[in-house]
Amino acid sequence: MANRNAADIRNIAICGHGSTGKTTLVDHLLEKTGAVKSAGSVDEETSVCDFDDVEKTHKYTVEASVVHFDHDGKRFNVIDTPGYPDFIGQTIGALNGVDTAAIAIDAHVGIAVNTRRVFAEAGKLGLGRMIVITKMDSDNIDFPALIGSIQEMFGEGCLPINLPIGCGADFKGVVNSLDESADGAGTLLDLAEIREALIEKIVEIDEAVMEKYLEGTPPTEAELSLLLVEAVAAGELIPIACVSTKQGLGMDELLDVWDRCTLPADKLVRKAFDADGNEVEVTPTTDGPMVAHVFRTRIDPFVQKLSFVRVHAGKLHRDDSVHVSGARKNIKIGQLLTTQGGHTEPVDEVGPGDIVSVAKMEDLHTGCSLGPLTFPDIKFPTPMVGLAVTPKSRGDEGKLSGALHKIVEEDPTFHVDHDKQTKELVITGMSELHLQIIRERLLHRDKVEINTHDPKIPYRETIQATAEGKYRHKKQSGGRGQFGEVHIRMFPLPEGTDIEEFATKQRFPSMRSYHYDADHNFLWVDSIVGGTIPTNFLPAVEKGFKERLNRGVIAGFMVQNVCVEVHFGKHHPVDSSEAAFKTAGSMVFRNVFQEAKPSLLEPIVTLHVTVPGDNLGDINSDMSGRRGRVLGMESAGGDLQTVIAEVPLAEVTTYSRNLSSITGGRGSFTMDFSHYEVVPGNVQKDIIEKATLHEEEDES
Ligand SMILES: Nc1nc2c(ncn2[C@@H]2O[C@H](COP(=O)(O)OP(=O)(O)OP(=O)(O)O)[C@@H](O)[C@H]2O)c(=O)[nH]1
Ligand SMILES: [Mg+2]
Repeated sequence: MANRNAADIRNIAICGHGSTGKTTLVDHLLEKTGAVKSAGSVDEETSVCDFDDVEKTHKYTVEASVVHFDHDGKRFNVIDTPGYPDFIGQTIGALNGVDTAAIAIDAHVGIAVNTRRVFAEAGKLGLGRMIVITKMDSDNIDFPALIGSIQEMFGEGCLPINLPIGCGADFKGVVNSLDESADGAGTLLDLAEIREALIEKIVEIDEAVMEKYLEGTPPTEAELSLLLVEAVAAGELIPIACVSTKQGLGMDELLDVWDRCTLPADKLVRKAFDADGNEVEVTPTTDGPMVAHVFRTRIDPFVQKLSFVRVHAGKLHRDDSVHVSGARKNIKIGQLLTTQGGHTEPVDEVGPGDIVSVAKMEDLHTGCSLGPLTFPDIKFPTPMVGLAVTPKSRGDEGKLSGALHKIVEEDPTFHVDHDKQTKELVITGMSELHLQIIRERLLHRDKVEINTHDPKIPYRETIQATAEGKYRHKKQSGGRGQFGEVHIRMFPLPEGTDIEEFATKQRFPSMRSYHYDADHNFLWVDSIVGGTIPTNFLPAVEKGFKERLNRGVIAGFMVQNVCVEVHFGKHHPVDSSEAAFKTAGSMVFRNVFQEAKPSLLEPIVTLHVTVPGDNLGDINSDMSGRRGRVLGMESAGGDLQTVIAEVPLAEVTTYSRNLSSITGGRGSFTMDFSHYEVVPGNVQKDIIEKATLHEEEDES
């Protein structure tokens, strides 16, 4: 395994919309290449990839699954990803481990919401992309129209690298469009025309070859095969292959296409940062230092935590001592395992370009970099659909919290927080379905049953005006007293403000220093003159502010977009203490905040809603009833249209049900967090009334 050359490794994520036959295809490729004895089946719950109990119950993929096979002297690491947009986090993680995205499109259904989403995500990462048209045996396939809509949506570079002969019950297989000796009889598009278009696209990548071609000399076979990969790597060519897994047709040719068109693991140039923060290119050399990236984490009931790692350079061995981004000390690498879905097999080392999982490493998390370089953060979407949860049985609190934290490790689009106000646990995911699946996982894997309560919207508190004030905390009850007085000015700090530009002497003439907290977009300016608050008490004042930022003032939500200048105070040589200044900090923050036109912010999400043309009117009027803004409309292929709208999250927490009733189940949508906006006055009043504020506790 150690001697495998990066040029002989192909890392491919198979992705696309739900139920396009991705998992079935991977199961059959595993059998075809001899990696497993007989093909698993999603429908019969024997799939190698959909091995999890929850996946078996639902018969669809929920988690990315890493498998591998050898073909034609090359190692193919394939990641089967979920097609439902609710689990997009799994797909994004997987795309960070591979070089090529193979995007499945159901021949009968055509382009769907998640097709576009994964196409764009793979493009952002600069991966090679190809399309696999599946289920060629289905009825009612209009192949030329399908290719037309793919080209309309994703560009003229999408060209069939193999062409189907017949379709539906008459599907007879495919021919290689580049093969000059191929027989074009019965192909669904003209073989000669497609070959010419393909060759033109491929030679465009090399000026000299193109010039020769225009002068009448066709490229040699060697030139074609070299430039084919170049064209895919550059995103100029997106080859389209066609299969029917059910009939076993087009499968050998698909392997051949993967062999010829997907990028070898040494092709894609990765960017990372060195210790000084300079951007560097990572090349997959064997002898240099080991550089790797964790793109996925899975908690396995048997081997416990598995961290899936893409090795980009050097070799990774079991027992190596490795630097990990975010950890202070080097860590010792545990057991290395290759995975075939849920099955694992130990290996001693892996070389550049390969994928492996490392067992039981507490210090490794999704997104971590191993070795001297740091990879850019993996950008996962922000989950927004929240539910308060409690365990069904009293006494299961500890078990529930442990189980939830395991899921947080595995799923970067799932968060768990403590609601400061109600003291409840709040779980947040991408959608109702996502949270439902997590609920099932808790039951199956961790044997914890939960009750769910109201959906939680992560509102925020902020201010709209400037205000100032002071607070004196004084207590004298026998023995040593407590004394601390803090004077502040408070300013709105709009999101995106350039902090260095904002924190200037011009604005704050006596400024000594400032601290910035990006989580809350909170700026704290120290303008204390003459030690009116002794420097050793300032951290306590800051603690008081921080506590307020987390606990809120008007309705118990987190505070953001605020600047506080501490400019004066009073202390007592005996009675002043950290506790006294912390309380004074928290109280002055609360009082001044209330004077500074406090208001609530609410999350706004972007919806892409894809529906048949006849439903457009209903969708648009429903949006305006939800305080939504329609930003535009796009054709989604066939008679489908996509409406793009911005809507307050609070209005769409149960949108899947509404959409289903409007469209009779024919609509689909994706939802992404966009930004925060001020809640309109009337709505705000209701939210504040509902949020029962706890009594202020004096911490003396
Ligand atoms: N007619 C036909 N049906 C197929 C074919 N391939 C898969 N199917 C069926 O399509 C359904 C969905 O297949 P999956 O392989 O689970 O699809 P998927 O793309 O992995 O779905 P997600 O995991 O939800 O994204 C199953 O019932 C399969 O039996 C095919 O080539 N032809
Ligand atoms: Mg699947």
